[in-house]
Amino acid sequence: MIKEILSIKDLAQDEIKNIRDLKEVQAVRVKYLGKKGILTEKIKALGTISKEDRPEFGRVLNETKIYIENLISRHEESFKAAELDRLLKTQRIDVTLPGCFTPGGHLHPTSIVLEEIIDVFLSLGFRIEDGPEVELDYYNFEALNFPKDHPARDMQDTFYVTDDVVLRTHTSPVQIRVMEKYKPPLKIIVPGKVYRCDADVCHTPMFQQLEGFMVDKAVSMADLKGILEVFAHAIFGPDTPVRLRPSFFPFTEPSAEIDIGCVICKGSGCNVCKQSGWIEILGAGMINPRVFKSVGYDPEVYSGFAFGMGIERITMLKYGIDDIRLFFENDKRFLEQF
Ligand code: 2NL
Repeated sequence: MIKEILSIKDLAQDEIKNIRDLKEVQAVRVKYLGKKGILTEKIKALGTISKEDRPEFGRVLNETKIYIENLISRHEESFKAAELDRLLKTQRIDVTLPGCFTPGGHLHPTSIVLEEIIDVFLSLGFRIEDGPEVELDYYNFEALNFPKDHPARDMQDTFYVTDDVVLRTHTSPVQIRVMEKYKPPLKIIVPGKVYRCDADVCHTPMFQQLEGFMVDKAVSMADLKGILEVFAHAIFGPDTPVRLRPSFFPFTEPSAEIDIGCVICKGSGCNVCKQSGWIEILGAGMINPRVFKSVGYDPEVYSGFAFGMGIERITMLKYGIDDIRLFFENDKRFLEQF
């Protein structure tokens, strides 16, 4: 019996010597020491050995088991070390290689400029308000002193939902709603999308506008000029010339167009400014007393100025963009420049 165990030991030793990889290590371990392994079966059979022989048999069996176990483990360690060595040599990481860069997105150019404009007015004490884009005819036209037969109410440049409901053509209806809700003094800006039935190099059916107004006792044209000059200098640079030119809007009286010295030719005359040296950036004026009456403000007590600008237009002037449609095409070659 002892002889039999010693021959198992010899056999195992031979096999372990010839092991070539980790897989074979595992196979040999199972073969001798596994649940149904050759040596394990012998240990299980210990009970069938006579009492006298059992201690000696058990001792040899145990020593052999430990011996084989150690031998296998030593082989396993050396194979593991060799494998690690191989991996370290073949899978070397070059930490000096450039990393994988995932390009991040950024704001749309009109959003960049809108945020800049908003920051200017917030710094001057204005608050932001917003309101519905689908608007009652009353708020979009009637309350703003557009007579029923005014050309701006023409079906051609307004999207009608029903006879009384339109897509707002400017953000002014929000100002009317604000004035109905609050008493002066008020300093409000209203950024938002507006809609007109119009499409060419300078016009899209939807564009973004920012309107603003200030109402209090004794607000004058000088306030309008001061605030809008600060705005123009903040957006186009402190040395930009600014001028007011008489104009007309149904909701302001008097009305003015605010021009800046042409950003392209610096005033010497070019195609963009049509050789005038000036470019219009926004419309403004003193709020028409009729507008005050429609919101229940006494025009004898209160006065105010209002203004409105197209965000796409300001962005085009600021960056020298000549086609408004570029903003809507989502061509990354264009957008990545901002
Ligand atoms: C333009 C001109 C303007 C206003 C908008 C306004 C609003 C109320 C009362 C009076 Cl509630 N005025 N807004 C005033 C003057 C001009 O916009 O060219 N916008 C793109």
